[in-house]
Amino acid sequence: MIQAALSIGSNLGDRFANLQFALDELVKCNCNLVACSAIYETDPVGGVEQDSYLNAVVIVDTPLDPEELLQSALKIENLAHRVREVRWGPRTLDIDVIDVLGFSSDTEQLTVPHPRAHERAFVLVPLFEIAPEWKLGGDRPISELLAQVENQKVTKCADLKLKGSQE
Ligand code: A4P
Ligand code: MG
Repeated sequence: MIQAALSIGSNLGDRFANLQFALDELVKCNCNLVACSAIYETDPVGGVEQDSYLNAVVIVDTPLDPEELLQSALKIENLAHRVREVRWGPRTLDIDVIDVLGFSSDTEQLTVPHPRAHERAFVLVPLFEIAPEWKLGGDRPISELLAQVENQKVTKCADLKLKGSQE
């Protein structure tokens, strides 16, 4: 059994429905939901001009190994009709493996912790909400990383709540 933090994001189509779809499909893929953050509206990061995103972070326990978890994430992205055109460009659904407790990997196929997670408020703010003690890669407290990303705009959507998320 592993425990992983996953980031989900959408900025195309029905963004809320896409995030709910991601959560429902993860559960079907044998991911047990430990915690799910609120939804945040976030400014796009990465330099491509595009609409704002809805983002959330979930923590799951799963018997899948990290590679299988990534394959499930990519499969769910495809089910959401994700088309890969522009790197960092708009997408119906992005699921990234942010971190896995006690595991790291440095291949192109799977880099854990996610190589850009530490510099992204849309990952750090929701992760801090549900797991304030989490240390990225086992040694970098989220609270410290948050101080570096204060300029990035993330706004909690009080009116949107994912089903299956903690009250
Ligand atoms: N890959 C390697 N490690 C991982 C990992 N830890 N998690 C490989 C997920 N995938 C990983 O990803 C390309 C390849 O990365 C995969 O085949 C996988 O084997 P992709 O999803 O096809 O391409 P991408 O998402 O365009 O690239 P990338 O590098 O994943 O983009 P990012 O860094 O995820 O950025 N702004 C806001 N506000 N909110 C967002 O959610 N997302 C992005 C995507 C850009 N700007 C954003 C947001
Ligand atoms: Mg991705």
